[in-house]
Amino acid sequence: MSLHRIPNLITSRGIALGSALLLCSAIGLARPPESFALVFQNESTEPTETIPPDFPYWDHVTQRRYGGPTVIYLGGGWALTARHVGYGEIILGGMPTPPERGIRHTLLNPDGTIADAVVFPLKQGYPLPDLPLLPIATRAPQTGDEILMIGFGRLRGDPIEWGAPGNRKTALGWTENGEKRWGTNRVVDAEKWLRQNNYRTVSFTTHFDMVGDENSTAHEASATIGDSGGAIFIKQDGQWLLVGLINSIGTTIAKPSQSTATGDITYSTDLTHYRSEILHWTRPDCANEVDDDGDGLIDYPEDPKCENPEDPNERPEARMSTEWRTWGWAVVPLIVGSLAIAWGRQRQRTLNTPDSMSSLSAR
Ligand SMILES: [Ca+2]
Ligand SMILES: [Ca+2]
Ligand SMILES: [Ca+2]
Repeated sequence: MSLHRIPNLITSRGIALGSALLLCSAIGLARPPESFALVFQNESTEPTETIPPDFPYWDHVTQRRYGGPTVIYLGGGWALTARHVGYGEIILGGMPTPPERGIRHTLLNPDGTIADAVVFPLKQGYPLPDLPLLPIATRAPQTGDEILMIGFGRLRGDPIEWGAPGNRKTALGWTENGEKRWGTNRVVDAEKWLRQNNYRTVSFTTHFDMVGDENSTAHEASATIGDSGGAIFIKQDGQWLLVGLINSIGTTIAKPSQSTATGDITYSTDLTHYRSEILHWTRPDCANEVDDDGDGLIDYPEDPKCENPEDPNERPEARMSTEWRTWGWAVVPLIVGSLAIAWGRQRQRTLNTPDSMSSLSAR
C-alpha cells in the first residue's frame, strides 16, 4: 500500500491545526498513512458486539481487494471511497468485484476544485449483493453530534513510551494488519475545509479523548491506516444515515509514527455537501430526488411512472427508449430471421416452378 503525503490542513482553527501539522512533519510523519481500523483507548472501551446494535448498514462497508482500505457500497452497483484510495476491485458479498473500466467521478466543490472523494460503478454482469440504497444525510453534522465510525484499518497494538525520565509520554502502537471494526466519537469542528495535496474537502473532525473526558464517547475511536474511505454514520430523527467519509488523521504532539495519542484528530468528508452530486451519479432516476420528467412528482413512490426505487426511468419516453435498447436487440434478429426464412421459401418456390412447368410441358 502506498503512503499518502502529509495533509495540509486549513480549518477555522488554522493556527492550532497548522501547528499540529508542522509537528507531524517535524516528527517524521512527512509521509503519513494514505489510508487509515480504529484504535480504542483500552479493552474496556472496545465494543463487544461485532455489529453496532440496531444498525442496518454493516454490510455496505467493505474494502478494496487484497486487504486494501475501506470502501462504501452505496447500493445500485456504485461504490464511494476517498479519492486518494482510488477506484479498483472491491470485495462485495465476499467476492472480488471489479469496477466498470474507465468510469469514475471525483466529487467537486462549487468552484470546480476536487474533493478527496470518488464514486465509481461496479462492472455489469457481476452479481451484486441484495442491499438497499444507502441513505445519505441532508443535515450537516454539528459540533457535539455523536457519530458511528466503521473502517478496515489497523487496531490498537502495544503501548509506546518515549521521552526523558520524569517526562515520559505514551501512545498506542498499531497492529500489523487491519480488521473491520466500529467505534464512536463526537464531532468537534463541523463544516471546515480540509486541504490535502490538490484536494479541498468540506470536512468535520473528531478528537480521540481520554476515557472519562466529557468529549469521550462509549467506544471512543480514532482512525488509522486502512480506515481511509471508511464510513461515518449518524442517527438523525431515529434513522441511521451515512454522513461522512474518513480521509485523514492528525496529531497535536510530537510522537512516533504509526501510533495514536490522546488528542489525535480524525478528518472526515462532510457528505451532506456532496450529496446532490453523489445522487446525480449513483442513483437511478426514480431515487435521485429530482423531478426528471417535470410533472411535479419526484421519484418512487410519488411519481407513479416509477415502478420501484431502482427504476432507471422516471420519464415514460426514456423507459420506452431503454426498453427498445434492451429488447430491440432481441427483436431485430427475430425480424431479420423471419424475413430471411420468407425470402428463402420464396426463392425455393421460384427455383422449383420452372421444373414443374417443364415437367408439365413434357407431358
Ligand atoms: Ca472525542
Ligand atoms: Ca427522479
Ligand atoms: Ca416526475
